[in-house]
Amino acid sequence: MIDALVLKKEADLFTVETQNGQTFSCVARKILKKNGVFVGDRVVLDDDNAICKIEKRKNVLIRPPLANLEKMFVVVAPVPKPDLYLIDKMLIFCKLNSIEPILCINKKDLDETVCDKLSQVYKQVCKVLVCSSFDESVMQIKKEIHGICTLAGQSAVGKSSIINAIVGDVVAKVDTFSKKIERGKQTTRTVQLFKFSENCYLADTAGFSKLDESLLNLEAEELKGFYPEFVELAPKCKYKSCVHVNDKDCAVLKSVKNGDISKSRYENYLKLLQTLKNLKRY
Ligand SMILES: Nc1nc2c(ncn2[C@@H]2O[C@H](COP(=O)(O)OP(=O)(O)O)[C@@H](O)[C@H]2O)c(=O)[nH]1
Ligand SMILES: [Mg+2]
Ligand SMILES: [Zn+2]
Repeated sequence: MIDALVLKKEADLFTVETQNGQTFSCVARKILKKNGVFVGDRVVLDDDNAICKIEKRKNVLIRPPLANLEKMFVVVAPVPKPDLYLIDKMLIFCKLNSIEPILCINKKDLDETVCDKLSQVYKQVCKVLVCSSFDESVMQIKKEIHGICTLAGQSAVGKSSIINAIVGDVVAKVDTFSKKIERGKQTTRTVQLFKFSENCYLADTAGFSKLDESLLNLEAEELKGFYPEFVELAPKCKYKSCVHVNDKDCAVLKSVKNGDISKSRYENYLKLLQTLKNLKRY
């Protein structure tokens, strides 16, 4: 019996890495077919080197298929126009799945003012990095890679550029790493974990660029708990059950009005709250 990590899946063939760093191809036992083996799974190999057991997962994403994610780099940039609703959904998604989100404000060379504003809003919410994939500042992202990590963010914010910049010369060694990323847009995506150093992996997916609200498996009333800046003020609301929607002595609303809480964060909260309520109706 050997413990291993699944680095890659192609049809019925898996590439695994054993604890001593050896990698090879193998198959999975039929009984595991039903729930599937995912890239990122920690598995046990039997005497014939076939995957016979999947260890308990920390989390699992379906599209792209990835298990045991530690961190998600949520990328945003001055151009294209930031989709703050998407960012807020992604941060909530991370929290729900025990993934640490890191907001990467990319393309700082284009507009530092916009980058600063974004940074001001989000540094109260999660870790924030400001960078450009064109210079050394992108290495801040590389330094944050621990465990299994991935990138997310709307199209054209620079996810592929970041991957290429931080994987750099190693790309050349790993055959068509960057080409695969491009190709992944249309065809079925083969996800692969790319190793940087001991227990530091980056999934080479093209990155998540959308997030359907139905993936946020929570009740509308629970949503407020996912906004740290609301949680901090909630004890000052008149009613304990306050969802920060009505004017009746709501400390959150007051802070939105006087500018202490970002208007976009609050407006997107209302939008998401309504969407979650509508989802539950069906
Ligand atoms: N000015 C500037 N442009 C960038 C930067 N990073 C990426 N880009 C450009 O943004 C465009 C989209 O980048 P890409 O990596 O394909 O984005 P993706 O869709 O998120 O993977 C390309 O034209 C890149 O050259 C950056 O730091 N500064
Ligand atoms: Mg891309
Ligand atoms: Zn309130």
